[in-house]
Amino acid sequence: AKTKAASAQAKTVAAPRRRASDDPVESIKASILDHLTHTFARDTAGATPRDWFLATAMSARDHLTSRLIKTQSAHNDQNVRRLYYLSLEYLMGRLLISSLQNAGVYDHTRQALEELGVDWEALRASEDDMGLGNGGLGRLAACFIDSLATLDLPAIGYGINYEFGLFRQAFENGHQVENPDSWMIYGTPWELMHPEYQQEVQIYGEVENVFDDSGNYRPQWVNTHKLVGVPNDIPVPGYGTETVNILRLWTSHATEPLDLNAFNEGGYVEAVRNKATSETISKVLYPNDKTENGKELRLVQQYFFVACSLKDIIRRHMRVEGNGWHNFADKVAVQLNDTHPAIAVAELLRILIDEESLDWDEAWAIITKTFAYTNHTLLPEALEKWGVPLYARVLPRHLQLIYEINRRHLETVAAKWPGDNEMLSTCSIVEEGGGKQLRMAHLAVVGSHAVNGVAALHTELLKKDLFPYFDTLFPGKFRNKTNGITPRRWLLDCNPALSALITKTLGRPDWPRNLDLLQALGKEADQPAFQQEFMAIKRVNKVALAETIQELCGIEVSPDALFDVQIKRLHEYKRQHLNLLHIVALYRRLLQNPDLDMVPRVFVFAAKAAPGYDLAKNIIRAINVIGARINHDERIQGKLKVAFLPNYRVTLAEKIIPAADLSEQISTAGKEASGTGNMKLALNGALTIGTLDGANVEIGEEVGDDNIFIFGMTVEEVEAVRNAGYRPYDFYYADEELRAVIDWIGSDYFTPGERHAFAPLHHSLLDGGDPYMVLADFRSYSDAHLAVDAAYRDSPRWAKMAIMNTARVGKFSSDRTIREYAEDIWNLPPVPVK
Ligand code: B1N
Repeated sequence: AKTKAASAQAKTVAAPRRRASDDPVESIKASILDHLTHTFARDTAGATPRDWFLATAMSARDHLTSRLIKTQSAHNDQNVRRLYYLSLEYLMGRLLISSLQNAGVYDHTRQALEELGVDWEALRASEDDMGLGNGGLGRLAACFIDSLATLDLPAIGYGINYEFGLFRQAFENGHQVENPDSWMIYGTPWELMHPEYQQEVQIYGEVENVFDDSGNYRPQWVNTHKLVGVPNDIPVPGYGTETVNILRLWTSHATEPLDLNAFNEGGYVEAVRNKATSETISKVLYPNDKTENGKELRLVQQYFFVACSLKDIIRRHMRVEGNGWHNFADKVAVQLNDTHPAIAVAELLRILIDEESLDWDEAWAIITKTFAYTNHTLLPEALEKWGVPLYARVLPRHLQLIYEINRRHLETVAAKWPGDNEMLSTCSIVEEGGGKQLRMAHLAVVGSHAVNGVAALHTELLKKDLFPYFDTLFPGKFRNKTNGITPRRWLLDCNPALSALITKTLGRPDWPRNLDLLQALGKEADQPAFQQEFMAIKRVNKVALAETIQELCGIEVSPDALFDVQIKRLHEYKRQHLNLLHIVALYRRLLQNPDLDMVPRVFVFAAKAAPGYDLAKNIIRAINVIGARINHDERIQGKLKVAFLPNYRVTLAEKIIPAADLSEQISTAGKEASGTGNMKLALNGALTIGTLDGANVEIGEEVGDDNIFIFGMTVEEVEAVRNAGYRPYDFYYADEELRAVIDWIGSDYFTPGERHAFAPLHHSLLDGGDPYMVLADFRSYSDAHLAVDAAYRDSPRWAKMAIMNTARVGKFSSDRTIREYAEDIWNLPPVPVK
């Protein structure tokens, strides 16, 4: 399957480039045709949209590869300090438009294709999403590498080249069904395979104590299983700059094509199976956002990619420095994206001590100067823990080292709080009782010089609730780095009409590199002419989304309705079921009074549930089934529509976000670490209805109280209600409408002939104790929606609010976030490439 792309690579390197034409459009045409013919062996008559996509992608890649080489040699020649971003997920989406935009050839390429008579929409639709992530965390990594390149920061992202990304979602009778996402089955044009940089790493085995040459007793990791990681590089071009960084994704292979011993004994199939087992490691992304439950393969994935990446980092350093451990931490900064790569702390220690014979203090100093760790969640079920027996089997030497790290760490704890055994067990990396477990967050905190949360509120809670004693133990280690999003993909690329209006209004095209410039739009917010232009663009985007809804869901919706969207992973704490209760309440109000004067609404959902998360799947089914009932009920005269778009992914987000009027950010306060969809929607002129949670708090500060709809309990109120003993039935009995709505959902009204279809949902709200306090926030949420309705009727007011959102969210550019990381954590200066 990869031969196409592979032969293309050979050609890119070997063939002399075609004669440069003076006319950029002509030269792009020639390049596309050249690739069509010589790389893909197609003629123009027989070429499919996908052939055209591949040829165009190769042409775009040609623009990037020479800049990539220039960038890498600039970094190497100057022996610069580099940032290495370690992440198990990168949710890249499609790469064609962003590559063309960032390479500065988008307009010329569009024109070239038009002159060639190629259907652009069909061409771009034939690119599969690169969906190597679950949600916000993986998409954040993708936005960050875009900003790193745009800011000319020398950086490499490391991860896994999953053969299967996040599953494809379909609905059958309202149920979610999962299908494999074979995104690279026919090859991908963006990856450059580099077998010459493959790395061999080991795993499993056991630890033996042996005497070394100088007669010292030394532990040795032996009888290990060997693996090979082969890097596939994706070029990462900055916008408006020459820098092209790389994203290096590892593919796992067996060390030998076949196990020759097994082969000789006639065990051919066994031999091939062993090879297949090694190749399983990079097969599939785990589809769990938040919970990981001790799966061996997941641990192997983590170690495999960390070990390959560290070896690659060390190789790059030593190529220049010889035996240069003395300045390793001056040249290398490693950021751990959550605890998923936290084993890197123990792996670097193992290399320094076992292989390089450094003493402990020297080694530990290098480690704590090198690593920094980002925490992305406070949810207890998401905090990574690994059973000691599993670790002992998979990484026996690392387990020993972690125990020794912990022994020394607990000495400092004991020195700080003498005689306090409680404190020792609270701060320990090893959790005792009920089967020993390793707390990866504690390992990451101890092994890093900086730990950051991803929004101001989240960082405060991190210090106060998750790591209270660590903040005392390591003063200054905890920092905030509020998340951001790249304005290239999330405005310039996905909303070209609004982007053109912004460029025209500001009189300059460079706002995607300096999002604070959008402030100036605020001056236009009261101008009727500008309001009309702004809202006309929103309407065109809504018409386009309405077509997509028709296509994907078979539902007809009016672009004049208010488009109310909630798009994110399906999770109890995100409270899609609070949204559903409100929809059912509106439906009930309309049935009681068909002439009820309300702004017609289209509720748009998109969300995947982890395949093993039954309650989340039940909520999806409930939204689908109840939505279908509402959509077909003529009594309500089309005032309510519910569209659940299947297979949410980056490409679908790019379609929905520019068309949204209202952005639902309704998690229980204290539960959403940041959120980043909230930023994308606000930037595209959607108003937020939200709780004081995550980055909503900071969005509210930026746009102002008049331009956001805040409702519900604060973190302090949630805590107080919980401490007083939260009883959902109190709210159920006190609110007649709420009670009726819950009873209705619990009945078989929406699923005739099928009883208790939504029993899991119904149970979670009442007898299950409503852990995310949906009932407690319902009335305030419903009232906030009345305020939304009133604001939307007043079109000039709404337009002004929408414009103010776009104008005032410049803070949430990931360029700002990355600049803060570079200055405050990485100490990383930019390196312009000439
Ligand atoms: O990370 C995003 C935040 O904006 C979101 O609020 C946060 O929920 C998200 C285990 C996670 N936290 N934890 C994960 C993902 C995969 C996995 O296997 C946990 N994702 C988040 C970016 O900061």
